[in-house]
Amino acid sequence: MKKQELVKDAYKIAKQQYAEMGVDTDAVIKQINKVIISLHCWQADDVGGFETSDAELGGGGIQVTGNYPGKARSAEEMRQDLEKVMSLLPGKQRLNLHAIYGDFGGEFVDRDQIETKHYQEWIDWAGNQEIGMDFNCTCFSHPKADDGFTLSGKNSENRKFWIEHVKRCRKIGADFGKQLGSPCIHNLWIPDGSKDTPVDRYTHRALLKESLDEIFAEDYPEKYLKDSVESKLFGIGSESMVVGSYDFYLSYAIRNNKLICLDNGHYHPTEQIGDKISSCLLFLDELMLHVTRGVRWDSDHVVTLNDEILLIAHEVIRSGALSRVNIGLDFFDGSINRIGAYVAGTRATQLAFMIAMLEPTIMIREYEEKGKNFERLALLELLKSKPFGAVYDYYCLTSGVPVGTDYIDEIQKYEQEVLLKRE
Ligand code: RNT
Ligand code: ZN
Repeated sequence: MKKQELVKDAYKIAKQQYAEMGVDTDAVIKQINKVIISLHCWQADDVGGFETSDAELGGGGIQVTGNYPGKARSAEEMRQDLEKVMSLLPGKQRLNLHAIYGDFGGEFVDRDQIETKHYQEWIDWAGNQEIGMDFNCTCFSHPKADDGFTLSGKNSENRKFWIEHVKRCRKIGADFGKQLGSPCIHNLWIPDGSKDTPVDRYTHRALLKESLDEIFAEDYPEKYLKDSVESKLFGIGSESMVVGSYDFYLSYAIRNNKLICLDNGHYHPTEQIGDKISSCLLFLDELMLHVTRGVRWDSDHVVTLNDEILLIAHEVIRSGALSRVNIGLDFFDGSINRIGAYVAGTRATQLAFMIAMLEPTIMIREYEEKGKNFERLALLELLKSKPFGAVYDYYCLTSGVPVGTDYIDEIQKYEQEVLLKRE
């Protein structure tokens, strides 16, 4: 039998099986198109960026391991990679850009000097692709972050520099939103913290609050720009204290009507982000997600379909909050084919949301309300072996993108024809 026929037949059976539980798979395939994932450009080049500087790039903040061949070396190569990635994904995506990825035309433009013109080629490209764009200030990999502090540092010269950078990023983000007709989410993450035990946490946090107040003093229409702030428990080199903790940013977001960005690699290993969603949604209009995979003390591994991701997706869908949760990815793995990593991680995220949509939640909730908790448990367990893969395959087929293992072949071809020629 031809592969297409197999996919269709498998879908027919899956459709019946889900229908028995009151789930309409055709409706799910329509609904899943509302899951618009913001693709983080930085997976294509290990968070390198396109700045040119005489000065050695300062360390600080981000570490990527691996030197698999084929890294994107320019905006053109990155756009080529992103187009490949999107051609292997069903549904629509967005682009999530970091400030270090401007088209700087071979010149050194420091972070406090960037303007919308440095990103115009990206905006035009996104316009042609008919996708929206999100943006991130880059407060790391810079000599002025070498002491481990940016917006919360006691060096006021440096702090001014970073405030100016983020202010400019918000303005640029608002221009993305205006030009593309889709609100841009500007996300702020800073690496500030300390490896060893500090005695003055209070002043650093007070300085961060002051910096944020200054940064957010300028209002932009919501249809152009939304602001999110991202917390972290610890980073490599900031094990003892991170200034921008969850308590700090959640409080800041609630008081100042900002979005909180939940990166599921930034919490205690047994802490579940999925459990935070319903709480945050009651006090904030919207959330941003950085979907990732933490492994032991490290974050940012390629997303796989694990319990953590499933709980996140389920909680968003069960809360009926898809329109209030902005889904972004955040992983960077330079040890495997980077384009393959993108597609595998994005597909895993899509699949998690599809599985969540295939849940007969109303039926299970009825059990729950009647105290029939064995029945709830049994149904949740039975759902784990339902043929959601057949529904996802059919979604790929009807979206005109490679089904199942076919995308592996496509990545291998791209590696031979494009990536390996970059060395
Ligand atoms: C770092 C944060 C942050 C970055 C990106 C590159 O721990 O997760 O989101 O990964 O800004
Ligand atoms: Zn993140």
